[in-house]
Amino acid sequence: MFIRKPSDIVSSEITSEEIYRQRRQFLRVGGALLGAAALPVWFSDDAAQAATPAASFGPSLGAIGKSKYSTGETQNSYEQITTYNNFYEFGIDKSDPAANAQTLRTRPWTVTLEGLVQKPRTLGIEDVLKLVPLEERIYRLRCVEGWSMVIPWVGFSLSALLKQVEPLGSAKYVEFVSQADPAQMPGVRSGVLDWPYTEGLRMDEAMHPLTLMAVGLYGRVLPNQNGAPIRLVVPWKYGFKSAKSIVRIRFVEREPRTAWVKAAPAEYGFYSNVNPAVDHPRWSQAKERRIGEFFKRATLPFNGYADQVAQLYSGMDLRRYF
Ligand SMILES: Nc1nc2c(c(=O)[nH]1)N[C@H]1C(S)=C(S)[C@@H](COP(=O)(O)O)O[C@H]1N2
Ligand SMILES: [Mo]
Repeated sequence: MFIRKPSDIVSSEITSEEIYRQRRQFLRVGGALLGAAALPVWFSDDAAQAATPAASFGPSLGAIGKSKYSTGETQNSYEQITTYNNFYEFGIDKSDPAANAQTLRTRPWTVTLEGLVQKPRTLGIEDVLKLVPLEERIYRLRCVEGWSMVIPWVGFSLSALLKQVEPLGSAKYVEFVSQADPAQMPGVRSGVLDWPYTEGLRMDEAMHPLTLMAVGLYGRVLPNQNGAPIRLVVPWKYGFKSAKSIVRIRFVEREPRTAWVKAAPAEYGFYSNVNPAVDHPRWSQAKERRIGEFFKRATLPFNGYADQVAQLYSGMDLRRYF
């Protein structure tokens, strides 16, 4: 697993000196403490990669502005971000999406905006990309399973897309629907979730400037395994709220029942704000392991975005609305 592979050359183009050194260091530390063979798959991106071919480094998205919302924390590598994924439409193992998602056709692609709006529309992905200038947003992503990454997304605030169709006052929530084509997505032929994958946000959450539609990462077109051609990113919520490969956005009056709420209502709630004080019924949420690091770190309320979003939930009992 320490052998230099061709894919390392690709990642070294974009992996900063610092990440590279850190990675070597954790491999040494981990090797000394555990013995290299004992490293579990979540610990070493090399292990995940050994099982799957690395993602090809996609086309550049051109000049991209920086965002004031970016974290300055060390970014995870392109390899880590593109080989350790949850995308159940392509299998349930972390290495499955990178191995299987090449069958997803991302062109032509349309996103339909419908429901309680003045002007329902179906937009081609090319038109969506031209709505507003793209920018880079470096966000933390905290998975409900207890791991996290720092990802340099490329995208734009969801609000820019939602405003296109002039939502009615009666629209209180937004529902997101992912692509679910059994011909392209082997996982959809299984019963692991009630397909299509659906998610939802309250209107004020959806319109919040931090809520991102991502179309790329590391300055490149989004790889299929990360939810190409367009996916949601809600950085203060657990990763599963960030629906991938979105084809439909519905404006509705009532709180939508999401795929994970349907699958396990005692474990996953509609809000799913990152909250170290409210444990998952089967494990603590107090700490997280940043992929590539050895020691766990404390999980922050709202994943560290409390200053920007905590007021959205003032007066709400976050134990009840988990
Ligand atoms: N359609 C769809 N979207 C999804 C998922 C999925 O299985 N299907 N997994 C979610 C989970 S659990 C996480 S943590 C993030 C992972 O995004 P990433 O692979 O880009 O890191 O995607 C989310 N979006
Ligand atoms: Mo997740």
